[in-house]
Amino acid sequence: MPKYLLMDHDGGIDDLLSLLLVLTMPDVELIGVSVTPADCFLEPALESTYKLLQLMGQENVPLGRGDYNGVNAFPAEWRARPEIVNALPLLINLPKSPDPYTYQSAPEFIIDRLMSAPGNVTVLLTGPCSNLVLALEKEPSLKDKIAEIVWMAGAFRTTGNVQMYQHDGSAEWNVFWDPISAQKLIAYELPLTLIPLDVTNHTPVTKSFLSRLASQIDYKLSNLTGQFWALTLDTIPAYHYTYFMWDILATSYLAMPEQFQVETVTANVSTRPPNAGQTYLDDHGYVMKIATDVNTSVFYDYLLTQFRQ
Ligand code: AGV
Ligand code: CA
Repeated sequence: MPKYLLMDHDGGIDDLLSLLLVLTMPDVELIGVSVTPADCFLEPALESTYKLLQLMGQENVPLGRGDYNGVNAFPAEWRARPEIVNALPLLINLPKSPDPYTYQSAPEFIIDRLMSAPGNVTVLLTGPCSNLVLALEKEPSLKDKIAEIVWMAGAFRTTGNVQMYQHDGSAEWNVFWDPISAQKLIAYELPLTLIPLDVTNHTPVTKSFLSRLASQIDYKLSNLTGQFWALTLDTIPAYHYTYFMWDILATSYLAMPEQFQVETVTANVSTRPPNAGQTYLDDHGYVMKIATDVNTSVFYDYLLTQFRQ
């Protein structure tokens, strides 16, 4: 379990669920949260972030504002979700966040938070990695403050989840949004563990899980997270749009790495059509760890335990 944690997320429903999960972890000190405007619109997502911190009594955790936009935008229907979250009964009456334009811009924010931390910091990325890369380019000595980077990203021995013009479907969205930054990040060869689609494909959001969660609805967090997940169900009917425990699985890795099968590989990222953002194994690539499997029943049980609060 990491002691100091910095999180950069991109406002998807599972990003917000991941923030809640982090806040249930004992002994993890969250030293900052920055938001990337990828799978969200920035302002409502910062609002959701602030509200969740308040709900958990941790609104003192500082926030950073991601100003950088990647080259391949997410669909607008996906990006609009935090507006709905902010209107849920448990959140709508909480005080609104301060003006997000008073927050520090994410790269400077990340530099400040990491440099002033009393020890080395684990960085959890549940969206694209652009803010972290911008911070590393600005302040190369940041490397020495990073204990590990855990990133929900990539697809190695399975197909991707991007369906777009000029694309062959091999990429995962968090890499596709900004392939150049992804390429730069892996080239640093920092201690990097990817939680790619290869492993997240094993953990769909199922009705049976949601039903178990609903049976403990008297706990506030089970009630709220049940409502969050219900908002993802409109993606479930079509096979290609099944909602998975993408970011939540990556977040759980922090608490139970021993439940994952992890492989050390050499890999690279394509930055050009038709496979921009594809992560692929490559003997001449860069060293990283990738998760390939997880004990799914321990994982689902862990979520039910953590949200019994
Ligand atoms: O590719 C997975 C990433 C995760 O960080 N995101 C969603 C998770 O937050 C993008 C994404 C892929 N398919 C999606 C996504 C879908 N059907 N709806 C919303 N976002
Ligand atoms: Ca995400």
